Amino acid sequence: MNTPKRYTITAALPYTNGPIHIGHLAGVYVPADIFARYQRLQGNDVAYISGSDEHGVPITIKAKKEGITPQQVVDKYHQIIKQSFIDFGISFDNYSRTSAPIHHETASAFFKKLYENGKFVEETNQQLYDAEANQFLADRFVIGTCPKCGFEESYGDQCENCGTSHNATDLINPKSAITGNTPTMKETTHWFLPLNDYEAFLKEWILVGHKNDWKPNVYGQVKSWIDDGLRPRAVTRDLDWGIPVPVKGGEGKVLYVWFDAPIGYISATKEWAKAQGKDWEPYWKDESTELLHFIGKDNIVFHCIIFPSMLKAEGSYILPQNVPANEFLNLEGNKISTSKNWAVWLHEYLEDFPGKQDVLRYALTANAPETKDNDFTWKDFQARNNNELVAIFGNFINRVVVLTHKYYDGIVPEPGTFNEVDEDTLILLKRYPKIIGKSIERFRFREALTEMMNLARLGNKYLADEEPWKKIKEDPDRVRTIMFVALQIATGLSVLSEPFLPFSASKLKGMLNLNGHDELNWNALKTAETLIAPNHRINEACLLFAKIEDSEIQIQLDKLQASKKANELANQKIAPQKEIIAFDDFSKLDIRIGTILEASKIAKTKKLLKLRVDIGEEVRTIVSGIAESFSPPEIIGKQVTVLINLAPRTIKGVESQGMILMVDTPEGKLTFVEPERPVDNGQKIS
Ligand code: B3M
Ligand code: ZN
Repeated sequence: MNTPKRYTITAALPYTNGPIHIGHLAGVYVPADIFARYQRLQGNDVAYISGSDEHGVPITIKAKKEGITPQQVVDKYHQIIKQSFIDFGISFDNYSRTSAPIHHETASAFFKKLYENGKFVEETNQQLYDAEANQFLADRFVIGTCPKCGFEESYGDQCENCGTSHNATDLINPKSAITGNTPTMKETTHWFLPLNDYEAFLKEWILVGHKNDWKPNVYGQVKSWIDDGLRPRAVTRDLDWGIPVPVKGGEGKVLYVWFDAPIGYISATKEWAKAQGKDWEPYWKDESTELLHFIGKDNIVFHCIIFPSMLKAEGSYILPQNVPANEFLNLEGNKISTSKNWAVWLHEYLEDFPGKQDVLRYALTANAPETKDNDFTWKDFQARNNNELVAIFGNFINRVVVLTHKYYDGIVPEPGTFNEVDEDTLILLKRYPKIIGKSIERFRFREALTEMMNLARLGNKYLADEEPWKKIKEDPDRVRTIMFVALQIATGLSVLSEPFLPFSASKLKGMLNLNGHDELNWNALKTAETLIAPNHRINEACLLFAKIEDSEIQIQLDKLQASKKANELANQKIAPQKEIIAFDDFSKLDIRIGTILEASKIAKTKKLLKLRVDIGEEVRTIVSGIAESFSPPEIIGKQVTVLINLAPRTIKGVESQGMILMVDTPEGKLTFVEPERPVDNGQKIS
């Protein structure tokens, strides 16, 4: 038995300004969860930590937009995000939040210690200021051209295009995100962490020490920043939302969100340890602990340069052993975007695919953006489910469980002598924990998942080759051996699939009646001769995975199509004004209120309805192109606006004696212009 190793596994704290989507899961939380579950199954001591990042400008901006307080924003989304993580089986030991008192205390004390030990440089200089909003412009409050890559919408602290982190005053052509004004300059005092003083340490620690074990994308980014030369970074801000600066002169200022947020990992560990009656310190201060930060690529600079420099400055903490950052996940060929609603929101996914959390976990892992940006498509999601989870994994398990009931009333049979195929199969089974584990330890989760499925493939092939259903009559002894071997593979899968498919693994354990058999852990699988013993009774088969139909996928594609349309309409420039007309021209139009009395579709057309409209003195027949927006019964009795002196026109054989005025909506549908309250038919509009 190996001595257990201690792991502190952190997953980036999501900003609490909106719900989370598949990009979050794929980039950070699923890979970190696979890793944490795997280490627990190995018998290691794991603290898997995350929480809501509740400070920073994104929260303030959202609050301003919605006309509520920042506290209301974070209270709302903290609950939603936390629930999504629970729903998708993200097995945090603690999911905390940075508004928690323990975090305020921890971050404050951290700052104070650095301050007292002279680790900051205090500087008074000119910062960007929006006089109209009465506000200094830092971070996401200011947008301008990135001095490094020329991207025109870089934020004050970081460019989302090239990932460079900079000071707001570096931006070319800055504009206030609040008013759109060009900022003025105003004097203010801040505390800076002189990153340039940590260059030598960072070079030695990362560029020399982690050249070979960090992912090339992470190492490459870090190297280029260090090569460019590091500069002091302000760690305080003139804002009113955040953790107050706890030293003299700090009144009215708060800690920079990227100073407090990573300390959130430490606070969350403390909170958890306290609740468990444990000591938190070994998780952050014992050299034998492996500290790992799971993040997306836009967070690399903060986790590889700034936070380690803070930890180094503090002096009593360990440094991360690795920072396995992922690239980005796109959706159907486009960048995931909250503002454009181009996303698959986790809470919405669950409404459409209840109980199918593992399918999403599977598809996201199979397609994880580990080495380059990757694309999620609904067709791929469907294929992964139908051709892999259903056809391979589910099919194998179903055959094993159903046949065990059919032949032996659910009792695991006693095997006879193993032939060469049986022995080879059992030897292969014993190798899988190591094969899969190696890939997980190297943060190659796609590869690990493929290997886990290869074991299911092995089981499928074994049954297909051995054909117990053909031998049951003439050679029942042989079938007992075959089913015994197949049951060993199914049991192996119930453990080895757990990090990837926790809900299905637990169902499978239930079917095999192995709940509570804690001896069945990852390492036991490497050596144990028997995983599920003869005479053990298993339970009835239940469905692990079900086929996903084209129609279910079409609904998702339609949803995205609707987002696309709405965006196009929203982006459409408001139509330019037509040329000026004289009042006489306007007064030629005779526009009245009328009521629709009858409506029917015009045969062989998609868009046209034939209407009978009461316009006061008479009832007119009008042909209107509104059939795609309304069905005839729903508009009977509606009051509408009618241009009644338009020259009659025959359309599809029907004479149209006027025109109904309509409005285009952003969803691409039409809507009527109707009086606010019922009026007499024939009432004039002027
Ligand atoms: N909240 C950024 C993000 O959500 C930030 C991560 C903090 S990790 C300490 O991308
Ligand atoms: Zn840039």
